[in-house]
Amino acid sequence: PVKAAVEKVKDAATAATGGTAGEQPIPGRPSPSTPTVEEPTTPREPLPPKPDQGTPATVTPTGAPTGAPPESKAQQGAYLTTATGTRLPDTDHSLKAGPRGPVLLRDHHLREKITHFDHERIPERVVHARGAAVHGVFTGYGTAAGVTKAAFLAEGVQTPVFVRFSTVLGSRGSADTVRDTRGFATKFYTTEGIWDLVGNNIPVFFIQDAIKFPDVIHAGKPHPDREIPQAQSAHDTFWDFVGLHTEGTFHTMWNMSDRGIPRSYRTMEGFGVHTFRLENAEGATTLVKFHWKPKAGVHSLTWEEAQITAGADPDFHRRDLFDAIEAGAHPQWELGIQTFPDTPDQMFEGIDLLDPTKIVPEELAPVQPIGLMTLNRNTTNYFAETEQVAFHPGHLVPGIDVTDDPLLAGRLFSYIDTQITRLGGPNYNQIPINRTHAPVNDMLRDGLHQHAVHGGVAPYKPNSLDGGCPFFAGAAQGGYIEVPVEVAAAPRVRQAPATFDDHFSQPRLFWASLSPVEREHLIDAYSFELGKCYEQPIKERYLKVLAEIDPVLCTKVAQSLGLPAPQPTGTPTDVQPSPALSQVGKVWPTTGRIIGIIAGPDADLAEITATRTAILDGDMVPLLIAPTGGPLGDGPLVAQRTFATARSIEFDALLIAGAPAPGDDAYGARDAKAGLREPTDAAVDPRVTQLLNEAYRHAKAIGGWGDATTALTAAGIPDGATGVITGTGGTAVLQQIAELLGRHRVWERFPAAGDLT
Ligand code: HDD
Repeated sequence: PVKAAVEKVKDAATAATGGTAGEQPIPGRPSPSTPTVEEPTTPREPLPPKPDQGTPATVTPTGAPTGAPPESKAQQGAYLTTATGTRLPDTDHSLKAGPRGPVLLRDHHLREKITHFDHERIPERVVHARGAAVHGVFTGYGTAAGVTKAAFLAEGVQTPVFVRFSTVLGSRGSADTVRDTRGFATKFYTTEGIWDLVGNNIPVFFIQDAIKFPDVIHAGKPHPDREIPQAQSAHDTFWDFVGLHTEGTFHTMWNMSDRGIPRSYRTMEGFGVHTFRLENAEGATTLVKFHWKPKAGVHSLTWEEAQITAGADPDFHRRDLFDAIEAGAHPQWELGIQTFPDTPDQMFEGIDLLDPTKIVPEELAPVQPIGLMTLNRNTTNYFAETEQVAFHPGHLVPGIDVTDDPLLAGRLFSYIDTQITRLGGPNYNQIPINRTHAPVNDMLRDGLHQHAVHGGVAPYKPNSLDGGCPFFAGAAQGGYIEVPVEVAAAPRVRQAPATFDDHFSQPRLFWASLSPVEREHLIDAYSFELGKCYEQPIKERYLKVLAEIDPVLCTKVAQSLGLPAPQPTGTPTDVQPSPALSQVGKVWPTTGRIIGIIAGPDADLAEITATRTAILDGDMVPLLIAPTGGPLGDGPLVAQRTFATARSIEFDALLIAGAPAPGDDAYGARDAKAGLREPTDAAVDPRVTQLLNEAYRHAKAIGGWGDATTALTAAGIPDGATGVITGTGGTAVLQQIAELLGRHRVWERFPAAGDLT
């Protein structure tokens, strides 16, 4: 009877559609007389594989070509197939005994599809889970030739790079703008192998020895009982740890400063943190610290902006990076080095170069540029590239060596180990994004997910069966030879050197180097974070730490917590400020800054057009904000943001091209008409008022022409307020706005916090 029923359905289908028996209508539902969509659509020519998509070529140990596997054919062909290439006629229906019958166990396509899906997620990174990555190119200046033989640093040499930015504490789906350290990891695909510079946007670290890494991360991660808070350090376990573990004081202070909430990945500095050892062609060595200097300047959000953004646009940094690259505004950083003589004590001006909780102020050792990185290509597939990229500080090339920094030593173990869990086996370097662009001839064999079909019979050395291959590379053949540094004969101990004991002089130096407004932000951040702790002794203990840094800092935070300010244990030594540490008081380039133009329905479109052109000519980005989407007037201007979607956080400055009154679409207007709320008698759309009010509060430059003052007045912004420019036309106003933008914010607008010196 089942067979008969199926035959009946088939007949009915053929009769109804004139089509094939494969198109079975659902009984009771009328069949379309003509199919609306044709499947498959015209087969699309598959994209050719990218150069780095190929399987690593294998060579015999003697160097002769083997039956190397052909180029990867992943995702080729016009038709949908199984994972093994069998073409499929349907992927929307399970195989059933009749349209309403039970699903059959024999459905191999169903099983393959669901099983693969069940295993789509891999463990997220234990730290730095939330990240965004892009491709780019690095060009050497040749200025490092005196200190390193690394080939990619030679003048004009171009090296592909892949950079992953990240937060540290949050899960993979957490918000971008939380207060946290940012990861800044760069993979250089050099001709001599891969070099990974796995750094952060903060030049120091919480701990001096890698053995403490699980402790600091356990303390920073959400509480183990109820898993809150997400992506935050504002909780008891974090402050408990850093209050008891004062070597973390300096890093904690950077996190509490504006550096903990960057405006954009594009406006962050990057640091290699540790001291590395470079070796030149003559074998001479130099100790260095690596720095990334953003061409767009070093800028941060305000804390309120960061909080609003975490809700309004959790992908803010990721979007900003991708949009900039899409728009052709390719972010750039100069790589620089601070150099120090490689003396046996590895000290410089009294600073222990092996202590990763210390900086060397740039005034003592200037950062010398050695190359330029341009990020110019977004990823094609987030999982394949950003998620599967595996960095490792031990990926080194000739000319760059590590030092005995005990934090770095532990990292050299940790990164390989973590990839084995995360990426499911030891062959993660064969994943396309991790593949070196240099020829590979290793003797690593087998393991899960082995992609190479290795030739030869003797993956061991010495051998005679494969002709003794592969051969060793000496210095002349570009072999990686560790610098033969003397290792001091010393007792085996679990101890740090006495030079690691000073935990407070550099926090003091940092405080001394910040401008009043930056100090105020620091006080606010400590007050917020400690204010979020439940345990009184934790707050009291941390105030003792702050007392060691500065009495004003300690007193202000104590006042906010409603606790007495403790006294320092000794007399603090004098410190020399390092102006390079402050982000305020400098003039930065305005390239890539985003200017919102608020355009009401009656705005002068010709003036907006001229202003937009002037913004673009200045290498800045104009975004038109209008009551609704669609063209303004008869076009060609088109709204890019609407009053419903725009939030002040996105813009570095705002221009008002007309004060828009509340229209039908204004917040509440429809509700008012429907009798759901009181009608608004506002002169200006309340969403514009909020936009301006926030921009003003966050010390952004605001300009306008025409009836802009109506909007400013509605937002409570006094006429002639600092950093508010009104005029008769957009282009004239823009000039002054661009000047203000060079300083990033109208710093004077932050309310004076009293004497913070
Ligand atoms: Fe780490 C990831 C940076 C100390 C163990 N680390 C990771 C990433 C960055 C850093 C940027 C993300 C890489 C990516 O985007 O995939 N880590 C640092 C810096 C440190 C540091 C600048 C100190 C100067 N890290 C550190 C220590 C340990 C680790 C001391 C362990 C002993 N880090 C890891 C890890 C991660 C990692 C668990 C997680 C995912 C990964 O490695 O690939 O192995």
